[in-house]
Amino acid sequence: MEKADIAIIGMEVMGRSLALNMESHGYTVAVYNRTSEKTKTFIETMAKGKNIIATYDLKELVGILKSPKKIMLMVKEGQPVDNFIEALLQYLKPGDLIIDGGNSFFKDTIRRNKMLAEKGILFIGTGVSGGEEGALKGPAIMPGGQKQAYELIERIFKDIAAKAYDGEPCVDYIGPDGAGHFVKTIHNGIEYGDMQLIGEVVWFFKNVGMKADEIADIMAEWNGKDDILRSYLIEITADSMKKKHDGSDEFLVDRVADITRMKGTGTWTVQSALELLVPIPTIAAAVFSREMSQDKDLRLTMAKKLKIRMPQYSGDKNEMIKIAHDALYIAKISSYAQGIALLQAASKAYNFDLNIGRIAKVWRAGCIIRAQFLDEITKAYESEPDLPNLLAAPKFADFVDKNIRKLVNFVEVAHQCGVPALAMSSSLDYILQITSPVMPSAQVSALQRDYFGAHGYFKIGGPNKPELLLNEQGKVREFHTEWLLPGRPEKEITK
Ligand code: NBP
Repeated sequence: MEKADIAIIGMEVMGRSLALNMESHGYTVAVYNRTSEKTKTFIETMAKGKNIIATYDLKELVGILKSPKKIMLMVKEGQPVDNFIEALLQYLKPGDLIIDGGNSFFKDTIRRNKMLAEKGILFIGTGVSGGEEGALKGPAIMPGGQKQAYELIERIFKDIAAKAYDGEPCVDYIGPDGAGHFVKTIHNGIEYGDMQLIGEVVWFFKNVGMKADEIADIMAEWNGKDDILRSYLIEITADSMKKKHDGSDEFLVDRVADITRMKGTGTWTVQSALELLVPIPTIAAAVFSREMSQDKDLRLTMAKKLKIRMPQYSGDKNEMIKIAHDALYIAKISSYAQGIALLQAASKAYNFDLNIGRIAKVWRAGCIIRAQFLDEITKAYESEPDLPNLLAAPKFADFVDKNIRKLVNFVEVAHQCGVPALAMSSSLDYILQITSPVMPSAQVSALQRDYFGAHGYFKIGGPNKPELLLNEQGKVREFHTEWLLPGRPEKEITK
């Protein structure tokens, strides 16, 4: 019997699509699913007549593979992944490879990699982005693990990955153990940010009296060939907003409930940001907005209890469309700057050794955040790998400098009309904070903390000298005031 090149466990939408994708590139794929009925249905329908071999127990699955064995898990993250790894171990030999292609938590991947390495089993934790269509026709793939493990799967991944406009496959070795899953998580966090920003602009347009098809036309224009906003998410916004409801004259978007659910990667992104002390307000705003969206009952109640009445927008609509375009672009740059800052912090904390330019390249096709804009990010980091922040890249800095008033204007007008714009305003405030040599709010809170808790404070040189006061050894000087004993001089804390 013919031996298979690779096995896929998990016959839901992602596993099935990846199996078909691999088969279409000439690979023989063995498949397995916990509930055997799904495997049977797949083999009798979509996989009929293809080089896909159904198996109904794990021993049979492993036995049918060429060595070194390559087994890809496409199952629900968490315990199912651990269970399958545990069950597979008895059939594997050192040098065999397990790949977890689900959306696993990166710390689980680090743990699994370590445990398997002790047994000589290679392990790749990889992000696979692009949903069903991506998995079938070409996803963006973000693998992390041993370099040697990646080399075993590199050819298959390069064959099945999406190809960018220059023909490059959207897959690259991301880094050791949990690096691939971490990058996929942040990719999803950035995706949350993008979706929320677009949603806020669309909602604003709706509030100034535009109909869904008018907004769809604006989005289609913003997805034009050379438009700076051109991206998959703008494209599908244009497309989906034109759809009518149940064959009626109503638009579907006007009948869809305002509840956005989530599976966890956005929350993990925010949790990582909190752990690594990296501010990502736009992405956090996107997660918080989804949370708020889910409490429909509370919002229905509150809308009756506290009636906020704001005036309708009465300005020039066309002018506002132009403003919103550039405002959205700046907000997007700000959101990516936050996500990238988080990647860089994690790279240091977990020794991932991430290359931002190459990661942006992987995201150029196949995945949900694919956009023309990612090329600019790659160029920015190729010409200046040590950029302190994406917003410092000359092309982005120049655009933000010239147009930031449009984002200010957008947020101001939206708020005046009573339209929430949590992510847009968070993007704006991130830029304002990161470019403030002195953050007045921080000066005040530093003083308050010393007043009530004797927590100490640092000092700057003076009104026009925002740099920290250093001692002769170059260390930051720390001070404390005895607030409750007036007359006591400020004293320097020496440690
Ligand atoms: P699901 O995330 O819906 O998972 C379904 C698979 O997990 C089935 O094979 C199911 O087996 C198996 N499974 C479950 Br559920 N609980 C199990 C358990 N306790 N023990 C063993 N197996 C169990 O499938 P999917 O949407 O194809 O996604 C697969 C992975 O890819 C997930 O990690 C997902 O987060 C990730 N992902 C999904 C997308 C997407 O767009 N759907 C995109 C990118 C990444 P059963 O049939 O026997 O219940």
